[in-house]
Amino acid sequence: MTATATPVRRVDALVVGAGLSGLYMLHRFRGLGLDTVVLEAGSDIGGTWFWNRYPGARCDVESMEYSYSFSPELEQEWDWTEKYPTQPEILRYIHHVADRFGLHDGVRLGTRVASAHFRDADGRWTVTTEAGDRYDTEQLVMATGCLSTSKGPDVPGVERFAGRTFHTAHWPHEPVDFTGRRVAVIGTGSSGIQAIPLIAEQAADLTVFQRTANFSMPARNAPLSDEAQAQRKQGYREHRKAARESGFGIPVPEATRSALEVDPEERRAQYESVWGRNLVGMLTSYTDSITDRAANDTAAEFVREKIREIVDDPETAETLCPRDHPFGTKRPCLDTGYYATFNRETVHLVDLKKTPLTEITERGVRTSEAEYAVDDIVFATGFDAMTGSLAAVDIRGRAGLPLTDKWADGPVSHLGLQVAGFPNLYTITGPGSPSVLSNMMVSIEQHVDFVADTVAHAHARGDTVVESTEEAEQGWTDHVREVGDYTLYPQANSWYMGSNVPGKPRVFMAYIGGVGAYRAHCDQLAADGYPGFAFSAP
Ligand code: N01
Repeated sequence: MTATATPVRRVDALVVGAGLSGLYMLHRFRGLGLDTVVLEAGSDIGGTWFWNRYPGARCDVESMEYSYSFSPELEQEWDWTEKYPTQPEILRYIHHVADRFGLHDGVRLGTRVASAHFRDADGRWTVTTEAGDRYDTEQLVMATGCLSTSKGPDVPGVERFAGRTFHTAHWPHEPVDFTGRRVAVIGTGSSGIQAIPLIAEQAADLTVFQRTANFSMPARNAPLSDEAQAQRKQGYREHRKAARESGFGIPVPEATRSALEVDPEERRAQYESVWGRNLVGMLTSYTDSITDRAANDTAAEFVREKIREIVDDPETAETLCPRDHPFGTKRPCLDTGYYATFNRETVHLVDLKKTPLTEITERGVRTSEAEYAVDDIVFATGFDAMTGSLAAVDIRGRAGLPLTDKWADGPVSHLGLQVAGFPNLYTITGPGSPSVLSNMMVSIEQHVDFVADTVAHAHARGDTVVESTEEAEQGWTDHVREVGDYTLYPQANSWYMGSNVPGKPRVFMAYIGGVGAYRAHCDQLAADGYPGFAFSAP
């Protein structure tokens, strides 16, 4: 008997991922009249905000900035309840958007993409899911997110542990109760720093395993008053414009002076004034905060002083003080009561720099010095960032070249959006774009708009294939590296550099030229007829 081959579904555009990027891409492609399907591995839409449900999960960009700006009606009708939105509230918002713009029927849930192969013969892609379904598509958009392939603790024994284990990026949908339990949290990035205070409130005993002390600032979250909301809604257009033209996608006053030009009291007053205001105020206070180590040290020392003020035990405070990387070169965090949590008698800190993690045992966590017996382990150990979710799919371009081979020494791209030799493949907020160094919503909308406009431009010319040239890719990749090298970012062992994943090439993967400058560059390319892109119709 011969097996019947799965029928191939032919579409104009296939989008991978139904998070904030994928849903907006679907909306824009449909607006161009393209038959579009979104394939989503999760059992619901939402992307990051579907998966990351750990206690305390919330966005640390303000809700009224971390939201779509493409529809003034949507902007006006949706009400946020807090300055910083919780994960459930963002997920409700995403569902509202999908309902409002009729997007649900374009998404196939529970469908993980296994491979995507470009066909040189006719310039189209064959995309295969893990279940064996096949699609034939002209456009292929990877809207898979920068932080969606989680990583574990890179030590043996996780499967041996007899108690419960959790990863912040795959949190159960039902509430997890830590009451009366001895809990270990491994990892002190944004996820750990948000979860630890809430877990500490419940647990009988909490041990935090810290490899790198992180800089964190108080979120000072609060309910959003009707007046504040109405006021922002009135001036939304100008505010959005300012966000788009800014460096990080969050409007802040432009720095005019070096941190080293001003006397210490004035500098301290400046840092006090932005402390707890938002994620970027400390980094944007002076022109050289992120380019000069001495200038940066003034901000770093200010944060360390705050930690010493909050934490009662001087030794614990010193362990919590970051010293091995400049302020901001690992993603800084916003927290609610993180440092004060270490004043609880039931909370203990283990410095993995002094006593490295060696294994997970049946009873708990072992370091080079001791075994810590616990009931539950929470891994807040982060992600294979930026390239992990692209490498997880077998993507092959012209002549069958795997993307992972092309990126063996680190990602190269044109604008972080296209890779030469991979026609019609777009990576939303891909490596080489401002993405993770910006308010993601601002970057997502700009990327999706640019992709939709580029495709529309090609079709208007009668072309179906758009491909960045090798020269444009090289030029952009060099530019990303040069701008990165001008800053302090490469000095940190961060996930921006790929250094959190053993064996990953150490390359600064984000573009720090600013979202405003990036947008202006993209707009200019479009106005000039897309130099650096080759259009064709096989
Ligand atoms: O992950 P992380 P995350 N042994 O990589 C440690 C965004 N986000 O999930 O720094 C011991 O930052 C690791 O140590 P080290 C945001 O962009 C946003 O917290 O590599 N420890 C680190 O402490 C953020 O930056 C929001 O030395 C190990 C931690 O685990 C990004 O997502 C909320 C280890 C991982 O921290 C990632 O955040 C949450 C090992 N083998 C996340 N491996 C908001 O918007 C890793 N670690 C609020």
